[in-house]
Amino acid sequence: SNSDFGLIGLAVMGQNLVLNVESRGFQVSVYNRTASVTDEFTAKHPDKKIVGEHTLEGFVKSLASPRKVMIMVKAGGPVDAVIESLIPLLDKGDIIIDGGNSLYTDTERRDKWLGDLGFRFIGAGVSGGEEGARKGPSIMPGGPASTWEVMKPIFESIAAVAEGEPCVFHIGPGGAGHYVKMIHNGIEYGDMQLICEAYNIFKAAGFTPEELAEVFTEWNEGDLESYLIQITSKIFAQKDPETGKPLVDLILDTAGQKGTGKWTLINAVENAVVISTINAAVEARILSSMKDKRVEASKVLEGPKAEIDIKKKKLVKKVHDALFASKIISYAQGLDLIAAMGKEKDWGLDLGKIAAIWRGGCIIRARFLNDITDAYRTNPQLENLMLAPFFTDLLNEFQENWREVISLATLAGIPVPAFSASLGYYDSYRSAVLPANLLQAQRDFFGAHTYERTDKPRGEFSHTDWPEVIG
Ligand code: NBP
Repeated sequence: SNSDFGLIGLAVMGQNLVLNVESRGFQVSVYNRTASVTDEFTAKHPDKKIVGEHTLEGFVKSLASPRKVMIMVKAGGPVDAVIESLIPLLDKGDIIIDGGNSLYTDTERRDKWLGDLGFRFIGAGVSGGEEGARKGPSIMPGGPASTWEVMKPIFESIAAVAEGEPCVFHIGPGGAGHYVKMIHNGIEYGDMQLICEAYNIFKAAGFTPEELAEVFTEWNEGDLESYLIQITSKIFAQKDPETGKPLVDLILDTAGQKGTGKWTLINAVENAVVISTINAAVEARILSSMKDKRVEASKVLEGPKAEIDIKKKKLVKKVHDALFASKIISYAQGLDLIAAMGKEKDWGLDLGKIAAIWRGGCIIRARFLNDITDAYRTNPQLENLMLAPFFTDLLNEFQENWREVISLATLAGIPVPAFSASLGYYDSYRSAVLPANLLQAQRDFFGAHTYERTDKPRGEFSHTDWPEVIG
């Protein structure tokens, strides 16, 4: 019984995390429901300090006390099933970590359930996919601070490092870690959709995948530098080995959407926070999945020819600005939601630190997260990212090109739902006056809901006897 760490669930993420933990000098015990997977894994790594166990009993016995057991199985029922079977085998004070993409409300339930039984529980979001898990992910752990202290040495040693800081810190109690991971995934949806809209505009202007590989390579050397821009440049350069054609042209244009995007939207509505960019991104995936309906509609519903006639070099700069501005909005919204939920739950969240651990390891890692980190470190009470001077200046600089790109796309009939949702938010947020005066009049008209007046103090409500409508 001397392994420092135990991991259950040897699929992609589990295997790579085990190799990562082991490479930092820890002995790791592993267990997988299907035992052959365990055998294949240990056989592949005979020289490593990895102990493969075929039974949960043997697995638990192989761990040093207090035991540290990380569960890396499919989110939902499987996590509960694994916990149920662990409970009779563990001692009080042992630590269970759920590293999957669990819904934060499930994490809160498990936190209470296991806490009441005397166990210690950490719900940790892990981002970075296969490569991140192996070389250094961004980790978002939630749970009791005292439990985090025990796990800190292992987590800090396996996490990515950005600007000399490990991409992990104690996010907050209970479900805070999985919550922040959920919003991270929502932001990831937004980033991906914005890049896809830029691509669609370039396509209409006649850019070939080869040319786009160049544009994205160049962008990745500038202020848009990020993992997603980088992999997009590689995607455009990729040829299909069979046909020699650009692979991207051969991939069917339908995407699915799993839990985290949808959960983010539901949570935003519940908190009355606008996340219109992420919303548009989730809906764009839904629309993309309706391939047959779209093909039918394309035959009857008319629009202009999808052509954009503008010098390529000029367009690259304009789309850069539109993409960057929209990206700022998306992060402003996502962080706004995190702030609202943190307040609601009294989680004591530190937005600067959260932005800081997204700088490495995870899918949304990007150069501009340094600037977001700085903005919150300078002003922890920042009301909205758009209002940090650095980002205000950028938005003021980009807004003209941003509008032009959306106009060009709209006139060419090219859908840019996330670009326009972002601009709609920007223009609404900066509007001292919105047309909700009319809305209030309508509400008072049909429902006597009353309204406040511009010429009377706030909080004083008026009602009008509106004319009767007949028929
Ligand atoms: P999967 O999500 O595909 O889960 C497969 C693992 O779950 C296998 O080890 C499987 O065992 C085990 N499992 C299942 Br399914 N039901 C079980 C049960 N009732 N009891 C015990 N074990 C059970 O693996 P993954 O892609 O490595 O992801 C793991 C977690 O990490 C997920 O929550 C995922 O959302 C999250 N995540 C994934 C990525 C990624 O890039 N893949 C990135 C970030 C986070 P078996 O071998 O016996 O079937």
